[in-house]
Amino acid sequence: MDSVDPSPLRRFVVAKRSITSIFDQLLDFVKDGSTFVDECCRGQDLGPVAVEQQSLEMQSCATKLWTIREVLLRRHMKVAFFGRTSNGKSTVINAMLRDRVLPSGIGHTTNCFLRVEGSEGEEAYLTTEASNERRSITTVNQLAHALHMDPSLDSGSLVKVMWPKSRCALLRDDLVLMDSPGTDVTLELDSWIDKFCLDADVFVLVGNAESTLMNTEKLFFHKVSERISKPNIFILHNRWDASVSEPEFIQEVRKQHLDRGVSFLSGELKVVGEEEAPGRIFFISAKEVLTSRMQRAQGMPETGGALAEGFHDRLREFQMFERTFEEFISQSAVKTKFEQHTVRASQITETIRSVMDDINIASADRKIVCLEEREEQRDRLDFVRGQISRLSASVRERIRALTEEVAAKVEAALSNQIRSLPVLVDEFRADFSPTQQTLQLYKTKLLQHVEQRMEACLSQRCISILQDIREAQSHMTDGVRPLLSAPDQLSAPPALLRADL
Ligand SMILES: Nc1nc2c(ncn2[C@@H]2O[C@H](COP(=O)(O)OP(=O)(O)O)[C@@H](O)[C@H]2O)c(=O)[nH]1
Ligand SMILES: [Mg+2]
Repeated sequence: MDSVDPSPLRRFVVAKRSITSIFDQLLDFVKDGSTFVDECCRGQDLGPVAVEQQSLEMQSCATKLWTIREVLLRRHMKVAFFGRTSNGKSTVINAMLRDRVLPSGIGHTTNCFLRVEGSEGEEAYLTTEASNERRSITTVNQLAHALHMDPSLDSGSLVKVMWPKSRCALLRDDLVLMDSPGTDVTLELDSWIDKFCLDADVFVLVGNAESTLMNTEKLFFHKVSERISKPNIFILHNRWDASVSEPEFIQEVRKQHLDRGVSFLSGELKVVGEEEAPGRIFFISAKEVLTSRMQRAQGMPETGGALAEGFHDRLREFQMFERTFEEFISQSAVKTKFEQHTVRASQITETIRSVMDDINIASADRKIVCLEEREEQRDRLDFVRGQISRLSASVRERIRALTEEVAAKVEAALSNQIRSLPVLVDEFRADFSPTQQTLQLYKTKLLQHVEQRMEACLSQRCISILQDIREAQSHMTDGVRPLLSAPDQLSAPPALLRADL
C-alpha cells in the first residue's frame, strides 16, 4: 500500500504560507510606517522631525518587500530528471504523478525540456517559449502530437505542461518536475545547466539497470556540481523488473551498481559521504509502479496484469525513494528558496529601524527644545502674573490716594467757597424793592450770581484734579503696556514698576 502520511512536501507549502504572511505583516507595518514618516516630514504643529529622504527610503523598502513577496509566491520546489534516452525518465515522472502525463516509449523522444507544474483550473494545457498561447491537451497522445508537430521547438527549448492540481497531489504541494531530453543527444550541457538547473532543488539521474552509468551522464553531473554547491542527487536504477530474468545474478548486479553509484556520488562528485550515498540510490521499476497505480485508480486490483516477480519489493523501494526525495527536496527548498529572502527582509527591517531610530532621536531633541520653551513660557507667565499683581496693587493704591486727594481738594474748595459766600453775596448788585414780586426776582438773581461764581471758582480748582486723574491713567497704561509686548522686550521690568518694587 502507498503511504498515507502527510507528505513532507507540505513543509514547504506551510513555510511558504508563513513567510508570505510575515511579508504581508511587514508590508502592513511599512505602509503604516510610511504614513507616519510622511506626517513627521510635514510636522504640522511642532515642526518636521523627518526629511523627505527618509520618506523615500520607506517607500523603497515597501517596494522591495512587495517584489520579494511576489517572487516568494512564485517559488516552488523543483526536481530535474536526467539520463539517457529510454532509461525511463518520463515513466518515472508519470509514476510519481500517478498518471500518464508525459509521453514515453519509442518514438516519443523529445528534444525539449518538459516542465510539469500544477494549474488551478480543470484544463490541462501547454505553453512554449515561443508562444504563451495555451494549447489544450486532454490526452498524452495529444501532448506527444503537439510536441512533434511544433517546428518552433528547438532542441533544448522549454515546454510548460500545466496539469490540473486537482488531478495530482504532488502538484498541489508546489512541486515542479522537469523532464529533459536524453543526456546522450546533446552537446549543450552547459547552456542546459544555466537555463534549467540553477534553481533545481533535487536532481534525479535515471539510469538503466541493464547497463552502467555512461560518461555523458557522469559528465553532466560533474558540470552541475561545479555550478551548484553540493547538489542533491538521487540515482534511480530503473527497469529493475528486467533483472528477474536472471535471478541468480540479481544480488551481484545490484551490489555492482550500488558500489559504482556510491563511488560516483561520494568519491567523484563528493556531494555526499560514503555512508549516506547508498541512501540516495534506488532500484526500481517505474513502469510497474505506473501501471499498478493507474490500475488502482481505476478500481482494478493493483497486481492485475502481468507483473513480474518481486513487484512488491520494487514498489516499496519506489515508495522509499519518493519519501526520501520528498524529505530532501522540502528541506533543501525551504532553505535555498526562502533563506536568502529572509536575510534580505531582515536587512530591509534594519533600514526601517534605522529610519525610525533617527526620527525617534530627532523627536527626543525636539521634545527637549519644546520643554525648554515651555519652561520659558511658564517663567514669563509667572513674571507677568507677578507684575500684573504688583501693578494692580500700585494702581489700587494710586486710586485710593487720588480719591482721598480729590475728596480733600473738593472739601477744601467747598469750604473755601462757603467761607467766601458773604463776599459773593456782598458782590451782588441789584435793584431791591420790598414788594413780594420783586423780592422773589431779587432772590432768583442772587442765587444765579452765587451759582455762577461758585461754579467758575470750583472748575478752576478742579482743573488740577483732572490733571491728577490723567496722570494716574497714564501711569496705569504705561505699567501694562510692556507686559503685552514680545517676551524679549520684557527682560527688564518697566521703569515705573521698578520704582514701585
Ligand atoms: N521493463 C520496463 N520498461 C520500462 C520501465 N520504465 C520505462 N520503461 C519503458 O522504457 C521505454 C522508454 O521510457 P521513457 O520513459 O520514454 O524513457 P525516457 O526516454 O528516459 O523518457 C518505454 O517504452 C517505457 O515503457 C521499467 O521500469 N521497466
Ligand atoms: Mg522521455
